[in-house]
Amino acid sequence: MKNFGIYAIITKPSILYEEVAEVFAEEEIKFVQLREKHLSDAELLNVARKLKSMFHHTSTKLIVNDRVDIALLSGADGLHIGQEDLPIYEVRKILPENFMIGVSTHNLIQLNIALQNNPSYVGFGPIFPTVTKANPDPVVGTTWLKEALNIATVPVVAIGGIFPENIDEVLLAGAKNICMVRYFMEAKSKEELKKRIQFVKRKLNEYDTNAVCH
Ligand code: 3NM
Repeated sequence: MKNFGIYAIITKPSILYEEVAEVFAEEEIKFVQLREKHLSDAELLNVARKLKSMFHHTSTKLIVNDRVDIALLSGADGLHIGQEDLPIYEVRKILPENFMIGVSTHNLIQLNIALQNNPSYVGFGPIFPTVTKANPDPVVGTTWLKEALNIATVPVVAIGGIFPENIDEVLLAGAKNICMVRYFMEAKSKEELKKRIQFVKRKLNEYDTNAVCH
């Protein structure tokens, strides 16, 4: 899979799910992960279905975090699994062949193990301290990120504590795929979210002349 630039995660957005989804689709964000831990199963499925229907006929693909059942029932395009979720070789047994599977990794050992299972992409982080995730793993920093980028045979999504103040450091390390959860989820209006996305796109383009961000 080619690099994809912005990887978005929807988690407790400051505006409506529909509004966030509308902006992500308009901005042609390629991958949007739904990551909600506070919703009931029924609510989560409803949100996932809503997002999927909004992404219909757009270039945006829906990835569901953790939940293989919700991913399948909602007709999502992919599943994202963490280190404590069902392993990739198990979920693959119940997912359609072309279903995307992403794996969170937090050090080079986990990265190497994940790569042996041929994921669609991997997450690597937290690059910087984060409060978005409960019990985050130790910060990896951009030195380990560079190592991860050297090793990886699939796209690496840099995640954790990335904001405008430190995005240059992440891009200088060579990251081509970036996830900024709070920076997007704290946007208080569709317009503000759009501006934030456009800022990140400009940054990606600045560091990579081959980037396909519009
Ligand atoms: N996964 P923010 S860090 C969902 O290390 C998630 O794999 C991480 O949120 C990992 O951009 C993280 O607000 C949260 O810091 C990132």
